[in-house]
Amino acid sequence: MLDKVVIANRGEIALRILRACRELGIKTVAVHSEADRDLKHVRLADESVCIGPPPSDQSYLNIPAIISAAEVTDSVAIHPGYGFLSENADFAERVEDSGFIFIGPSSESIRTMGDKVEAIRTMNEAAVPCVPGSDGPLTDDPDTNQKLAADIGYPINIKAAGGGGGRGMRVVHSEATLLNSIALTKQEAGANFGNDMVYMEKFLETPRHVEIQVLSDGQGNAIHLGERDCSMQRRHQKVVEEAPAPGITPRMRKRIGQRCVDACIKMNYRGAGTFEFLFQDGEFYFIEMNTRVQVEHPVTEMITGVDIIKEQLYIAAGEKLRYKQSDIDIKGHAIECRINAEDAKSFMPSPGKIDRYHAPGGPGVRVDTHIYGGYTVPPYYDSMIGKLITYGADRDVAIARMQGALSEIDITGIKTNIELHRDILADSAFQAGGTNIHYLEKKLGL
Ligand code: MV4
Repeated sequence: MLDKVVIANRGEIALRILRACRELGIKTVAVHSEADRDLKHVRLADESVCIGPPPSDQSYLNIPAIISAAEVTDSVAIHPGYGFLSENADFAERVEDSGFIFIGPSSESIRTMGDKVEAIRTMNEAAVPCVPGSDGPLTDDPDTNQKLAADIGYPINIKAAGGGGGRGMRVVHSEATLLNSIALTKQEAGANFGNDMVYMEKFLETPRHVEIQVLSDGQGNAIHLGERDCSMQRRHQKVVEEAPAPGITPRMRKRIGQRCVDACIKMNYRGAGTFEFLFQDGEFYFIEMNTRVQVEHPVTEMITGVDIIKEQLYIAAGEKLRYKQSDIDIKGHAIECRINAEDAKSFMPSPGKIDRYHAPGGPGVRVDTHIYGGYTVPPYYDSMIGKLITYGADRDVAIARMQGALSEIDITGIKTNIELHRDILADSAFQAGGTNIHYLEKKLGL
């Protein structure tokens, strides 16, 4: 097993990684900014190193500072968590060139999936179903582009190869605005991502966001852990996630899961990963692959019993995958509510001191959070302060337990979005299951 790991992140995920390391007897090094000395995982880590001032670009994104911390502490590996440097191929490369293990895929895999045109090309080759669209980047030829769009059928989407996660895309409803939209998207992509390559897809109007979790050891073995539904979102920020996705049958899961597994083996993928799909009219359409652990990984852990962070550590240590697909049994239902320090109505961040925190509990209730009474939420980072996860034998039980947990949880001193979660859980369309990606924004009147 790994001897000592640098946790290159903060907040709940840093604490989650610390706990997984502790279970496996791995020593931990917390690297933190000057604003984060009071983080729970910094207190619990075997060692801690301050890597810079509060702003992320000077601390959690400071590559030399993080690698130096690994060197001075004699660590063997670096876990990037999610966000920050987790999908930065240059970081992964520099970590490995410095003699450390990057707990994640090869820099080459990260780079491939970071280029959405390359990602889709890879998936097409591996027979993962993709959105009908251009076979690669668009050329400058107007006639070709008009013909392509007419063949696909309007509405179409122009997306930047360097985009993703909702950045760098434009919907086109008719030929009248096509060429102008391509030019505009190209221009913005060049300015924002330093890469003006764009591609075209059929625009799906009412899809759900359903993603498949995979684990792959880079030694020819891969499994999927079923899907999650992340459709309940606002402005590309997920609010509630669940697993399994309502209405996905075991047959559909097995089929799409196997395609993802085949793709992992074909590209020799190493680590945890997520294949993002749009799901509409009973069909899956690949859009992007995430090469990190995701915020919502707990719902998958609850329905499979697999500890995804521990498996990341085993894979990084060079072990063969400890599970076969036949070991994986999807059982029960899990829901996650992301708790943010923000105004429930305006969504404005609300940092500050938490004067009281009472955690919910009871059967099937899991709380992944770093907060405690007296903790001050700093203003410099993402406003997510924790995740409330409930599990039950079926979706109705998971919902009932979430409603109970949301009524018990008590955070004072800062504003939170807990009231929004109470509204969503009481919503009849949510309770029915299977709402699409536009549902929450429409409900909120956006
Ligand atoms: C799409 C789409 C409809 N059709 N692509 C937005 C984020 C990025 N991951 C991909 N996104 C979308 N791509 C086609 N061809 C609609 C979205 C989309 C979306 C996707 C997933 C979750 C939330 C979303 C919110 C708005 C738009």
